Amino acid sequence: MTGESNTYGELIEGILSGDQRALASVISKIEDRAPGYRELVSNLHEHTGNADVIGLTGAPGSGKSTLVDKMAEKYREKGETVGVIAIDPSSPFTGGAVLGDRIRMASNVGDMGVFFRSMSARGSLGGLSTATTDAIRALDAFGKDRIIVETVGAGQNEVDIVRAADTVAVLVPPGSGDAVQTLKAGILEIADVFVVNKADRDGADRTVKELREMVGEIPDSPAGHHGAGEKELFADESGEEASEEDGNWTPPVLETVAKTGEGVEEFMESIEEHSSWLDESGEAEKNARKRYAAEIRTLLRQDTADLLQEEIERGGGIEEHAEKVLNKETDPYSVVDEIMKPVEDCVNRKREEGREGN
Ligand SMILES: Nc1nc2c(ncn2[C@@H]2O[C@H](COP(=O)(O)OP(=O)(O)O)[C@@H](O)[C@H]2O)c(=O)[nH]1
Ligand SMILES: [Mg+2]
Repeated sequence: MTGESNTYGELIEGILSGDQRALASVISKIEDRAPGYRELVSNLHEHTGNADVIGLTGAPGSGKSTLVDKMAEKYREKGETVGVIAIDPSSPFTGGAVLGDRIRMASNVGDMGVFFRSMSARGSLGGLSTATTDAIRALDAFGKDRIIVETVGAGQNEVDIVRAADTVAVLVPPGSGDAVQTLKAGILEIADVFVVNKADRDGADRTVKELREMVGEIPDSPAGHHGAGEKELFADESGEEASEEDGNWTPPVLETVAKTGEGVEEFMESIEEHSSWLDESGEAEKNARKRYAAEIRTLLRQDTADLLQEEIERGGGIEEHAEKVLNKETDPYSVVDEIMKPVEDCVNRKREEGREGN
């Protein structure tokens, strides 16, 4: 125990004193959910809050990595330090895709001011957004000025991941007339800036125009409204509130050619404008509060699920229960009651003890 906490103490010290190896080691522990990583992340929290977190999402091949590379280069020119987290939810192991990303990032390799890291879904269900949030914390505590999170914009998981960012940019490829129509409502809802990358290609102007038209419709977006069950403990309320508060910020639509760097400065300026708007409007603080609430809910859900999973295993596994339900020996509700009973009993006992102690 003592030895372990010493190690973690050293890692924290390493991060705070700018040791890249400590940073890499901490992010690995976060990614692997290594024993004690929670304590580590807990201790990082008080040192965070200074970084600007930028989320970059869009379909595979839309040019995210190329754009990130250019941004990192330009931030470095301005004397700012950069941390990049590239999320690849599809690959459980570090493989070709990651290597590809590393090659694309070649222009910044060797620059100690840029820390690049790929992360993938290794841990349990829904763990990637938690791990990303924790990795952002490590980079923030380390003192990175800018943290860029690159993630493929597809499902809810990716939406959850980019929610950790202060400013979310959505890349939309030009040309295909359907591109704008097929943008998922969830993605639209989180976009603070739209980027039509590959503006050197045909159809970019039309895509920009379509996006601008759509942005005008966003204040009434149905995506922000949710059903009645939303106030439950684990429900994510952020979407509902966002649709009202975001009324003051209309996402700009920009064009870039990431390959040449054209338009990248302007894109960075619009990130800056959004960041200022967040601070001045008080949204930054509101968003942070919402994010922490969501994070607490997620952690509770994960811990509860883990605890219940142990109970299920103790009872012979979920298949055992399913078999009994199939044979009409029991029913799903009774099974759940049975599994929950010891947990509830324990909670009730603790509450009683607490009352007696007062
Ligand atoms: N023509 C053109 N190609 C680009 C541009 N930006 C990126 N690409 C190319 O598009 C491909 C995919 O880019 P990449 O950054 O890996 O996309 P990601 O999957 O979104 O990270 C690569 O071959 C890039 O060289 C651009 O602005 N114009
Ligand atoms: Mg990429």
